[in-house]
Amino acid sequence: MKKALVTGITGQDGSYLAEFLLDKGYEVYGLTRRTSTVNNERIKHIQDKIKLIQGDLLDQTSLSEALKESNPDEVYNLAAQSFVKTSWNQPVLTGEFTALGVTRLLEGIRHINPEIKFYQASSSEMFGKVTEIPQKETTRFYPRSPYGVAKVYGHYATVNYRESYDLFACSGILFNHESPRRGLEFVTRKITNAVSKIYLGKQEKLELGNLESKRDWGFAGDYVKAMWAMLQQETPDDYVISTGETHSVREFVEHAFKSVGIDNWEKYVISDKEEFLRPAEVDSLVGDYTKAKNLLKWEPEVKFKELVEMMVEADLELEKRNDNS
Ligand code: NDP
Ligand code: GDR
Repeated sequence: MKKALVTGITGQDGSYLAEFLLDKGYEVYGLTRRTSTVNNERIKHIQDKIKLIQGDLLDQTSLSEALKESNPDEVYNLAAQSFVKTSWNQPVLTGEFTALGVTRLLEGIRHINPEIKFYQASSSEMFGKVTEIPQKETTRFYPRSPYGVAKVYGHYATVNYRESYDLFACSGILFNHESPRRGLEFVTRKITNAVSKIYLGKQEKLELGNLESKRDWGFAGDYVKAMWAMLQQETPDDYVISTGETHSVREFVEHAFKSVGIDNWEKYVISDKEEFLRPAEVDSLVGDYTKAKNLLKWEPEVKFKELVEMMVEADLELEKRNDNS
């Protein structure tokens, strides 16, 4: 039985990856931070099948102990301060978690067991102000936020440990991926949550920032399969994971309202709200996943409209359940 240690297991991707690895017969360990109230909402349905170890990306000792205790074949580093907007308010902390956290984990692997295969959750935010359309593995990085800058560090730390110490270390450059488990502050889930409440008469307005920015949105359940596939290859490498389609926030809003039968969405939406605008924006992203398709035999299954509808439906269900409880 293979063993995997997943950091960020309480997050969106961590929960899907843990499910996927359990299905593959893995023994799954998850790193969780100590919190005053338990924060295991996304993994409560599988909690009796996984083993949680307390640790923090800020704390080298706890990472080393987690590696020793779990003795994994594979480590998936999904933990990070992952909200781009917050990275301007907490730039140093974002760097500590999202950048230096990667080195702490790699150092632990190098000293404890250099045979461990390592996956780093890199991001399309590294492309930022894009220098090429679509973006692929060779496209130059031009990050536009402290988060993007930190992810570039994490990416190169991964490449560097691969080249310096011969670690099996892969960097997955994932474009935006969403699901009903997405955090409420990210734009997709904010929209689908608001649409369900507006439809049910529980909310009047949806306040957003920039409606014109464009993203390549896929489904998180599809993307975790690519993470695993990278670690099953003969040699470690870096891969772009995306859908190859781009859509604006405006299109997402429009389709979300349409899916509950509301055509005049403008009536409910306030845009360009100062508090949701960013000091520097990533205007448009679209990824070229040809390398992953050819080498990993990976392709996205859920397309844009299906994703929007899946998220609105799940939020409607959630709201109705909340009403009944
Ligand atoms: P989430 O924000 O949903 O989850 C982040 C996870 O990291 C949570 O489990 C969180 O724990 C944990 N975490 C944060 N800080 C620390 C710390 N100091 N020590 C230990 N754990 C910590 O992110 P996603 O699941 O969406 O993303 C997973 C990874 O992929 C992230 O690294 C993100 O930056 C990256 N990524 C995500 C993309 C996306 O579109 N979703 C695209 C590209 C990259 P807690 O529950 O305690 O807060
Ligand atoms: P992003 O995701 O920054 O791409 O990072 P987010 O959903 O926060 O923003 C996407 C785009 O929507 C615009 N936007 C708004 N965003 C939020 N959050 N709230 C709003 O009200 C709003 N209005 C408009 C933003 O300006 C932006 O252009 C996500 C994270 O998961 C990262 O961790 C990951 O690395 C990248 O995706 C790829």
